[in-house]
Amino acid sequence: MKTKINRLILPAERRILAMSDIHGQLHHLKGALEKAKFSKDDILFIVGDLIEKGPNSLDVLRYVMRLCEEYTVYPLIGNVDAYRLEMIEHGDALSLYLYFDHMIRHWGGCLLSEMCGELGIRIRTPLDLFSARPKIRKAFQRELDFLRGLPTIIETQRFIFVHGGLPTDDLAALEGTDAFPYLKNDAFLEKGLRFSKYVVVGHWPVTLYRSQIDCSNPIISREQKIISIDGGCSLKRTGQLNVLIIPSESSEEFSFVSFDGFPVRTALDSQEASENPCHILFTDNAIRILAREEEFSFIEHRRTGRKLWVPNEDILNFGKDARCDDCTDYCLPVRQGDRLSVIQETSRGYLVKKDGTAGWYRGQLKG
Ligand SMILES: [Mn+2]
Repeated sequence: MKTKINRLILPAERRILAMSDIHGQLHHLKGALEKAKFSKDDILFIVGDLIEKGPNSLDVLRYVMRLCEEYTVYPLIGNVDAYRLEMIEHGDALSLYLYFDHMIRHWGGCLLSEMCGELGIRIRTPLDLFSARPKIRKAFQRELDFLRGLPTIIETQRFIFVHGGLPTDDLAALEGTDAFPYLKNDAFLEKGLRFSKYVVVGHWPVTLYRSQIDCSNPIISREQKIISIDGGCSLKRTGQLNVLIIPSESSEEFSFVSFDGFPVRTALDSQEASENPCHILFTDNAIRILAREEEFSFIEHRRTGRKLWVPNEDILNFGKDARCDDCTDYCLPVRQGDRLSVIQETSRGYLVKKDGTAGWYRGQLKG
């Protein structure tokens, strides 16, 4: 896929919203737009990765297509969108099936399985999928054309939107080159780059930049002029869908809202924040199991030597090469009466979220 750049002159006074990495979560998409009070007066950028890993890829795709007809919406392509499109259109029989099988095993489904489902096609072998492809192409031509038509980069007077990141703000040099490095640009904020316009990106869940505390709120680097907004929707158990709010093209008074879909309950007790918390990230998740109980295990993070209790379901592998999913030992600061999003109830307290940060709450909840 070649880099396609759209240039827009935005009207001065309209509010600009940006979201990314919806990853098949229609409920989050609707919830986040509602929280942002999205209206026809706004301009909305959707910075890639609409599909996969969540339960409703096809519905999200169609919902975004409808939004584009009724509102001022500028969607862009993400690496996952581009990769899946390529696979569905051109993948050979075996890789198509391996992708399909992997997605069903790990995520319970995918865009392609939803398409097959809608057409009533049952897939048992690689050949079934291969022979279904012409029917899928025909039945979903609108959706596939829509994905294929999405730009890689959108530049406005003061902003650049791109899913992953950019090596330079000399965009003319990028036009027509392979788009993949700008769609999949891992840990873009850590590359030490600075830009003349604000570059708004998704792709890398922002919590992965935070090795002490699991916080999914956008990161705004005014020094680098990079705004990283991926709240880890679908990918992270504690994730959320963020909407960056730019009051107008000429304003830098950035704010955001987010939607995580968890039930909200009221804290009956107060607790202090714990000191020196740790947040183990999947990018550095080798552990040793020190003790295993029914619900939790006591583990040691190999690189740092930190020891903490983590729920067994967060341990990916109990063997010699033990690893864990993202997990934290942080106890959140909570005041009696606080409203907390409850992720999980355990015998060692609740895993909750407050203001975008996940952590443990040892007190009681009402409601
Ligand atoms: Mn991505």
